[in-house]
Amino acid sequence: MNKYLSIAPEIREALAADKPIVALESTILSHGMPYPENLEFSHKVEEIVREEGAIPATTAIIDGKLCVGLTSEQLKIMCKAENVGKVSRRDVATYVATGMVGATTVATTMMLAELAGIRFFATGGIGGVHRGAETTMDISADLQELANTQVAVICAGAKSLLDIGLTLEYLETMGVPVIGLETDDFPAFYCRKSGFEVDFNASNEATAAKIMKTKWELGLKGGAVIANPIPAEYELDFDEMNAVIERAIESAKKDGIRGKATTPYLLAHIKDYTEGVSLTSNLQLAYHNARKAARIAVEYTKL
Ligand code: PSU
Ligand code: MN
Repeated sequence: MNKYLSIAPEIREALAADKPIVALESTILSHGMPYPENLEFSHKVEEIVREEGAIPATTAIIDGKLCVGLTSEQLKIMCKAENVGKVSRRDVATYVATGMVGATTVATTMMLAELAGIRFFATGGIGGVHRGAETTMDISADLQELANTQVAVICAGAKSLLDIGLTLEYLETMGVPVIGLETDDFPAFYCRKSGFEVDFNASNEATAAKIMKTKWELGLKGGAVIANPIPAEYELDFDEMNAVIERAIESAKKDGIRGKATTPYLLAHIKDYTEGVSLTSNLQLAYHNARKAARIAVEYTKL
């Protein structure tokens, strides 16, 4: 085993017994949601995975180790987010070598999940091609990871702070399947529709599990995006959210925000502008994704 990998005992047992496991990321906690709401979320999302018969494995980099499965104490560290960095693939060795605490993004959570042998991962939304990427070249490392790492990511699509059309083009070029869960539409995080379609509408969790099993048995490398729209009762208005997002992007430009600070800055401003309404939606869609991911992981173990 990788000497830097620290797998919690419960996860290790689950792996040995071929039990369903769902990885969960920590950047959503440290840089995507405010404290203390994120602390309640971090526990509840794990409970939901358990309710569906799977084992949750939140990931982070702590004390020079790639941690898969966190204790409540470790979850609290990630949620308080004091001196907790945002770690994408390029940052992993630096954080491990220096012992800094790092929150894992979609890209690094996939990395850690694959190292541990976990196939499914639930989050809110993936990173992608940012609006204006033709000049900034700001394209999330999440997309490369999806192309190369064998983990399926169950999410509510992507926020329209990204260029969703270009994000889907990029995924197509990289050979990443985009599967909808009971939907023809690729969802836009707060909204059930983005104006773009998924590649295939899987009518249930078993079908999604079978597609992943087949992909990997075929020897095709990489993962997949499994898109699960926000429950209708928590959906927000597309045009209203778009206006909020545009305001946040303008503000980021004015403040000279660049690089890895961009996404956390936009997320925090979107939350402020909607006075927390968007936070409720964010929490609910992530719970919904965790539930579906657990069901898919359970179906996968039956194949
Ligand atoms: N999008 C969200 N919420 C999030 C993120 C993205 O709606 O919390 C986080 C995820 O961890 C994702 C990361 O992997 O931001 C992408 O950052 P960047 O755009 O810098 O690659
Ligand atoms: Mn970026």
